[in-house]
Amino acid sequence: MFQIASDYAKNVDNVMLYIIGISVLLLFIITFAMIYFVIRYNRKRNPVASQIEGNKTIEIIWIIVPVALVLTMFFYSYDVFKQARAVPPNALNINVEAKMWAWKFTYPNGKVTDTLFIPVGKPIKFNITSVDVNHSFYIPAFRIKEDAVPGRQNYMVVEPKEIGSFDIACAEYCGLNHSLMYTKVYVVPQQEFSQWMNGEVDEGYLRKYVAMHTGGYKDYLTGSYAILFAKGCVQCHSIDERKSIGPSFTELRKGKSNVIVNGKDTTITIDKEYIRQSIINPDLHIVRGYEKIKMTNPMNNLKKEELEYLVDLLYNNFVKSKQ
Ligand SMILES: [Cu+2]
Repeated sequence: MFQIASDYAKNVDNVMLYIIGISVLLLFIITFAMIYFVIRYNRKRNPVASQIEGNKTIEIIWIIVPVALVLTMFFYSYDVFKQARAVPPNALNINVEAKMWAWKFTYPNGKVTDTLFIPVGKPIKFNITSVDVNHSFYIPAFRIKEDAVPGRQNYMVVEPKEIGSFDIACAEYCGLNHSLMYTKVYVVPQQEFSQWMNGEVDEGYLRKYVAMHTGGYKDYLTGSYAILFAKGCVQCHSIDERKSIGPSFTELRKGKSNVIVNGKDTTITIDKEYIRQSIINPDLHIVRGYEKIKMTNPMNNLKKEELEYLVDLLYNNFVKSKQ
């Protein structure tokens, strides 16, 4: 349910479970005691209230036990938190700069990106700051959240243990487009990361690598969507919500498409013919919000029966199912 992309994340979850466990236990004990007292000491059974002056034993118990419990919570979480503050000597330093409303990542060799790329199995030290107002660097899958404050450098250490892509959000209200201040972190193998650092491969390669090797897409490689990969469709059209060079296939679910035909805005109902025409002649309808780009003619590597297979696949899985 929740992504756990580092050992630290698992430890943080355990701390949470520990605290929730104690809280739930106390909730039951207190609720039970209240109900018991209401019944045991009601007016019918005790017409005359008795005055209790004090009881040293239970006073000591109700001071010592909660203090001890809270202290175990404190030291347990402190012990875990230290893991995100200890900087191993081989840590890779990445500077994180927040600004309204985007993230900027600078790598040791001077490379700059707006999407984060990090190698798996290596400790990463994020040096976090802001150029304008307060933001907060939040990666739920790593369970880290650290304020990005102008004129100050905060840090967090992470050791990702899983290849994949995870959300990065801003967790400090920072103005009009705060809710759009999202980006992604791509965790890639060390070798691919070095190749990218050395300029041998580009960002697109890393994104594709992750897509091909992780959950979301893995099943599709052999499933019915395999043809979308085999024919290269997914290089520009994602099969999840992601916006890419072209519209995501999921947009077909809307059943209607706002398109530009010969420079004029119009709305078209999506049917098989629309899908077929969009493959045969991609320039005919340009979905509003997308650039007209030179798409390699898909018919170059599609046989007639493959075209019909694709039309059916897209129609049945996106337009018809709507889910
Ligand atoms: Cu922000």
